[in-house]
Amino acid sequence: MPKFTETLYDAYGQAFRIDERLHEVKTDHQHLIIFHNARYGRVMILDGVVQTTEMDEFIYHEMMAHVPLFALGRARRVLIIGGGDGGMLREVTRHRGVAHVTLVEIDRQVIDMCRTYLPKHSQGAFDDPRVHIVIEDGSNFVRTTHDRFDVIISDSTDPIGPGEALFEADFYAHCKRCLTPGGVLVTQNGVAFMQLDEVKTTSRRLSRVFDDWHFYTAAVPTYVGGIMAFAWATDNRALRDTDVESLKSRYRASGIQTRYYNPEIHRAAFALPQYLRDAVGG
Ligand code: AG3
Repeated sequence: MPKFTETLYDAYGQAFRIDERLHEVKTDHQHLIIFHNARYGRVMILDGVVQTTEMDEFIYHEMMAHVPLFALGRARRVLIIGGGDGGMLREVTRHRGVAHVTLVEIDRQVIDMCRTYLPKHSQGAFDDPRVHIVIEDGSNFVRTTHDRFDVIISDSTDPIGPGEALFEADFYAHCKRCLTPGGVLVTQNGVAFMQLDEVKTTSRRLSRVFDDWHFYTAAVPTYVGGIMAFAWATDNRALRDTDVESLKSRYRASGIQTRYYNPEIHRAAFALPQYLRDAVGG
C-alpha cells in the first residue's frame, strides 16, 4: 500500500497509509491531496502538510470557534481567514447569536474540493444564509475592508507559502483595525514544541498591537509533536478570565453539543507548560 509522508519537519514526521486516493490537483496556489486512511478517515494535504482529518478535526475546530465565541458571549459578526474546508464555518454557525460570517479563502479550489470530498467538515454550512464567501488573500482583505467583526479566527496553514503573510506584524495590526472594541483575534500558531520560534515571533508581534495577548492549547493528534498553540489577542483583558459559571450558562443556553470543548477545558486551555511560558516571556 502506498504511503503519504508529511514533509513539514526535517528530521521527524508522520506517515499515513493511503487506502484510497480521492483527489490530487495543483491549484493556482498550492498542491492539494485528499485521500482516505483507515484510522483517520479522509485526510486533506496542502503542500505536503496535513491540514485536517475527519477523525480529529473536531478538536481543532471546536477550540478555535467556541473559546472566543463563548468568552465573548455576544458575538454577532465573525471573520474566518482561511478555513476553506468548512469545519470552522460549521462550528461558528452553530452559535445562533452569530448573524454574519465572512470567510476569506485564498484558494477557491480548496473550498470546491472540500465540499465534494470532505462534506462532513462543512455539513451544509457553506449554504447558510448568514455566510459570505470571499476569494481573496486574507492579508489583503483585512488591509482593505471597511467591515468590522467581533471575532476573527485565523484558520491558516503554516507560515510557509500562501500562509506566511498571516503571521506578519502587519496582518495582526490590520486585524485589530477590523475588530469591534473589545473583540478578539485567535490564530492557529503551530505545534509549540516543534515550532517554538513561531510562538516567540507571534508573541512579540502581538504584544506591540494588543493590550492583552496569550496562547491556549489543545492536543490534536495529526498535528504531531505535542500540543497545538492558538494565539489569543484582544484589548479586553477581562475576556481571558471569563469565569467558569458564565461559560457554563452560555454553553448550556446555546444547546451546542461538543466532543472536545467544554467550559472547564476552556479555562484549563490557557494554562501553559513552563517551556512555553518561558518562550513567550509574558
Ligand atoms: N490549519 C492548521 C494546520 C496546521 C498544521 N501544521 C502543523 N502541524 N504545524 C488547518 C486547517 C483546518 N481547518
